[in-house]
Amino acid sequence: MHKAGFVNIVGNPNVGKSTLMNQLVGERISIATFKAQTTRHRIMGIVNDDDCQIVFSDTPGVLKPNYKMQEMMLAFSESALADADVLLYVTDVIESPEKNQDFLDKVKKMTIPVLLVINKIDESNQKLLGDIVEKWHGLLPNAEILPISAKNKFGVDMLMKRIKELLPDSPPYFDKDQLTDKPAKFFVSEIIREKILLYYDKEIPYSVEVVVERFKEDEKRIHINAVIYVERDSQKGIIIGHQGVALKKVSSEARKTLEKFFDKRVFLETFVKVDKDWRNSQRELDSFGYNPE
Ligand SMILES: Nc1nc2c(ncn2[C@@H]2O[C@H](COP(=O)(O)OP(=O)(O)OP(=O)(O)O)[C@@H](O)[C@H]2O)c(=O)[nH]1
Ligand SMILES: [Mg+2]
Repeated sequence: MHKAGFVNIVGNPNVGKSTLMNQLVGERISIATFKAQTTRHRIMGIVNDDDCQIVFSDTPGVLKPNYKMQEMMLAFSESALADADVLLYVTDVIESPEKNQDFLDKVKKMTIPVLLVINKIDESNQKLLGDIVEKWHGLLPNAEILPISAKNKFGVDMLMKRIKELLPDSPPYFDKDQLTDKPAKFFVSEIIREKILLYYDKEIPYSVEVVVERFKEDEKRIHINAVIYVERDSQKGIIIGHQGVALKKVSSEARKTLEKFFDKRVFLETFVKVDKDWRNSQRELDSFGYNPE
């Protein structure tokens, strides 16, 4: 008998959802940084075996929307509640369990198996962890609790084993050689955005969207043109930096990661453009691919 299902990863920002998905899938599919709100889309990572297919979904951290973009992000997270066969609700040893009661109430009402994953236990100790487990047990009595460290891959194999047990009997949903639902261009823009998150401060990374306008592969190289959109003229200057130094650094870091990702030489050209208040424009968000079902 073949098993297959959707295992959706949800939780508050910065708890390690993307790090966990990458560990479960064994590939660097989703960008993960120390900054909250790194993930903006629902991104599938598919694990294929002869007798099972696990379709993981990484989602944006749940937050109260301030911009239309964040409304779209929340819609991606909520879509993951609607079609899950197994839900991974990820928290960590740092955040307070009461942080997001609305979303938690929705999770509480779910009838599918919920695995409550307590991440970052490398930052905790037995006593503290015991208290946290007890608290969560009170909050989500029906959830199975699994403490892990995604970063150190501690407890991840056990989690995987449990997921496989809970997976329903079903034929596969995707081709057995498919790793994700997103095209190559998406990963290019995400890798560039990851470098922007790491390199610039404050509001800058959050005001940025990256669009890949050209992706052309020949025998030797991949030629990529990417546009970095910002919301204001002043931000454009910051992205480019004095004599273009900042943008050069970001582009060169992105190129290195892209070469690893595609296992091929990459020629990357980046451009910066202003798209006023794109985060609040439904039309722009549509064109940038923020289309939760
Ligand atoms: N100490 C420790 N840090 C971790 C662990 N797992 C993830 N992190 C760190 O936590 C930070 C956030 O990780 P992400 O995977 O980007 O978190 P996320 O939940 O996807 O965040 P958003 O996409 O912003 O919602 C990064 O700096 C990770 O390196 C862990 O097991 N232990
Ligand atoms: Mg993430």
